[in-house]
Amino acid sequence: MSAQLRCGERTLALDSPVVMGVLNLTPDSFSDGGRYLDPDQALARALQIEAEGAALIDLGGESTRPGAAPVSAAEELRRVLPLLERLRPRTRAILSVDTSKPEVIRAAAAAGADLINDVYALRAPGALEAAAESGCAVCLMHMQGEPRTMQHAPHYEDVVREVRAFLGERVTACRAAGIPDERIVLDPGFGFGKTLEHNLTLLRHLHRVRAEGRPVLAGLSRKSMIGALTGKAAGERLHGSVAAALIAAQNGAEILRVHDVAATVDALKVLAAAARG
Ligand code: PT1
Repeated sequence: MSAQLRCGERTLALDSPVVMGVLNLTPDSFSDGGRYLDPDQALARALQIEAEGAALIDLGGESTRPGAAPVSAAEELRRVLPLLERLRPRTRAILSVDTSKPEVIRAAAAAGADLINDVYALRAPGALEAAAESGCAVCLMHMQGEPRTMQHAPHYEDVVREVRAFLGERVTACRAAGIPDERIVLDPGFGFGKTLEHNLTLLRHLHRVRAEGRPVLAGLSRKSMIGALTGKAAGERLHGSVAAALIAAQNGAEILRVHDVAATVDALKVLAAAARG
């Protein structure tokens, strides 16, 4: 059977790669911080992300880029819940919430979220249980360290093996907590405690992250890795980001987390047609 992901009552087909559009509800995101603090503007952007062809929309109330400081659950809820409640009845897209906190997981699920996207891979106390009870799909991401300090001195003996071992352990923890494999997607965590060389090695060997048998999500969009390779500032990384998404898809990623939805959807259409031959 071809790859798919169970999200609540819904099933996301992953026969060909799909796009997850990023909607940051934070004042400090690295590429679009503060732009969608106005509720009407955020709703309009979410509907535009869907119209541009994204299968999923990722709502984020806490920045996790390098150097970012944590926020409280109350603040995260204040940023994410009102939009989620307004958006849910207006879209057929899979709604993802980028969070690590059990309180936010519970409230997001109650408001109709389909997927919990957790850069801590449900390691916070109570997060596994909250996710299991939610019935949502979960994205388990690898990170070395924590956002505030993760880029200080990333170190691995074998980055692909270590990322894969970590994700395997988290899949085991999910199974034990009652989250079935069909609800799990894995993410190597580009830029999360990794040098440029680590990121490139992971991108080159992405199919080995797939070895758990679960679909893979890749987030490369506008990251410093693209800046390092192109010499471009965060706002000028469209072309490099589309290239990276395409390479990730060719190397086995099923879900591409991106800011530039329309451009990436077009690129993936070309790839899918060529792959069908
Ligand atoms: C990601 C991701 C995410 N990235 C998932 N969720 C971010 N599942 C937020 C840089 O190097 O890849 N996968 N949620 C954003 N994080 C970063 C990390 C932003 C690194 C920028 C950089 O510039």
